[in-house]
Amino acid sequence: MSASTALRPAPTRARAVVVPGDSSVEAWVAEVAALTRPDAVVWCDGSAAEKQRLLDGMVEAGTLVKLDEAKRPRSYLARSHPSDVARVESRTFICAERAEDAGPTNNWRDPALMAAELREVFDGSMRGRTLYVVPFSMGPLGGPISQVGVEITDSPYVVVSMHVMTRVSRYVLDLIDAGQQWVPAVHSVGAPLARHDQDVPWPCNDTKYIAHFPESREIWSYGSGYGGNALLGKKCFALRIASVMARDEGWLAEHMLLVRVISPEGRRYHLAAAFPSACGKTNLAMLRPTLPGWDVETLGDDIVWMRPDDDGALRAINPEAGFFGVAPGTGVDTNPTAVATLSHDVVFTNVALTDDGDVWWEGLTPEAPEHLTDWTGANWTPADGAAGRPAAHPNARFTVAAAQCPSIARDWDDPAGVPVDAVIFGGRRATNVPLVTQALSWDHGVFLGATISSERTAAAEGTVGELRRDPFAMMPFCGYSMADHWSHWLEVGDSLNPALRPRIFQVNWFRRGADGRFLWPGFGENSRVVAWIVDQLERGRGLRSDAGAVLSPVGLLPAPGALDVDGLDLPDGDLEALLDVDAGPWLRESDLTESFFAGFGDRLPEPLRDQLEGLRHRLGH
Ligand code: TSX
Ligand code: MN
Repeated sequence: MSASTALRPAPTRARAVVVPGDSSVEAWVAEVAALTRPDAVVWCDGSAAEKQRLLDGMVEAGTLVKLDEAKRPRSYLARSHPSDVARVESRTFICAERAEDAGPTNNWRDPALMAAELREVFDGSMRGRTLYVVPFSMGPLGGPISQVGVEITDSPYVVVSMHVMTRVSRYVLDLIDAGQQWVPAVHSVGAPLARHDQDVPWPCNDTKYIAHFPESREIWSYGSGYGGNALLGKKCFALRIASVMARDEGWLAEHMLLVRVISPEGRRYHLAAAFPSACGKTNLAMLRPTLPGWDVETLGDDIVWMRPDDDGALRAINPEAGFFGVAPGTGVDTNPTAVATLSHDVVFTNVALTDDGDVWWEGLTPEAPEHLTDWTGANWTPADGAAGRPAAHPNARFTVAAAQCPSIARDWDDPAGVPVDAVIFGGRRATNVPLVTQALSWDHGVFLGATISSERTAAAEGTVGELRRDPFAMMPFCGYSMADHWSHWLEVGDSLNPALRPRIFQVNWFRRGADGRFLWPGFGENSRVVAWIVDQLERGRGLRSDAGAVLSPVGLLPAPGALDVDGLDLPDGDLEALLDVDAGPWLRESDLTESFFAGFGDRLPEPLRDQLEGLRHRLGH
């Protein structure tokens, strides 16, 4: 039997583009149900009543704990199986017909062989469970930059999470009937129930597959109920599959936050920024500027879709409808806006439970409560924390609607999106990379994005100081060859109106002094860097005539006095150290970049080779 294109011998891309009036979703659901053998099939409508019904059912089943209604209204805690706590990159596959199209940084599998394997594991995988059909839109329903999909899942936790993170609606099925392309996404926790089996709170399977078929644009996920493994609209669709659509259709699907910055003069600028994990992307998305007169409004914290418009500007939307953020480290000092966002209507996963029915995690408050129930359900006291056993799992999450974020832009869900004025690439670097630089050209900016890196900090992860590359912060999220992604960026740049094309910047909040101290205070003070970036955009438009930047071998640096550090009381020499460009270490880093690029063979775009040569030349060889 055939459950979908992926499970047919020869997937074709035409599959996802349906003929008007074709009941293609119904046929596909019937095929998947025939393969997975659920007890029931439920078509979801995205309504509040449906969500509440599922939440109540999960409380009854022991999957969710309802939190104290006074302390945390309409909020819940889920504890996952201790083996199912994060994305599994080793089991994430790009099943393109040709291995070269997946590229050297993805796990490639032959699509026909993968389809055969999937057919086996999905056979009867939903026995004893309900199959939910979840029609969803990424981006506002019917919007010009939006896309739709349908997720089949046997997890009510996934359905509720999709309600928060996407737009679940029956209207999606009308769009599909009207001929809109759609992405079929099948998810099973891989834990069928026999007739008299008692279910467990968090069913999952030790064997996991997160499989993507870029040519037929399908997703098949098995064995995990957690986050990006299971909420298939997010990393699987909005990044891996969408990046392939974007390559084919001339747009961009990126792992970026999106904010609006409003200057003291009231001018509005839109910034999209890519950071590797553990750089505080959500914190920047909800930045509270310390600089008087500046304002930042949140548009998105994880994914941005950008499309050239008729004028040659790049228009962007956040395709998500919620935040699925890491809880530990989120506190009133680091991100007061996130703490306020989480005051009601939240599903928490793997955080700790307080004795009075509220939640806690490391970093929420400076002091831990005297007693907690930890993320595994065990008793916990601060002594356990001191012994290295955190109360919340380090990858514990909150799932919350974007609309209830105090800093969300009023028009955050405008289907037309916002014009992107600047693209920012971040990294986590103790050495070399200055606090902020502006790219010398679009191509140089693409080079900065392609070479994003973090330094390893713990010896256990490898050699201390070794560079871990995360180009465009897309290493685990690009659905095709990373080198082709760079070529695509170069082409999109060419397709834009040079006057409207975003300017590209690089930032590094994490540079350290010789004594190991962070040189930059970060957090709200990053508004000073944002202000310099905006000043540079205004200079580019002739709105300012002062010289804001000086040339360095690695890009434009703030000119003396151009970066506002008034009132920071930076120790003598720290600003100079933050902006220092030392040719020796940079030449050694260039050698590492050459080896990194060599891994992409002849798919490396020539302009990036030229950029590396240009960098070495400016460094004086
Ligand atoms: O999110 C961070 N940002 C971006 C904020 C908008 N973090 C946390 C990263 C882990 C998720 C940061 N950590 C930032 C930052 O700008 N900077 C740092 C490093 C740092 C940590 C502590 C201090 C300073 C810098 N503390 C004091 O200066 C007192
Ligand atoms: Mn992310």
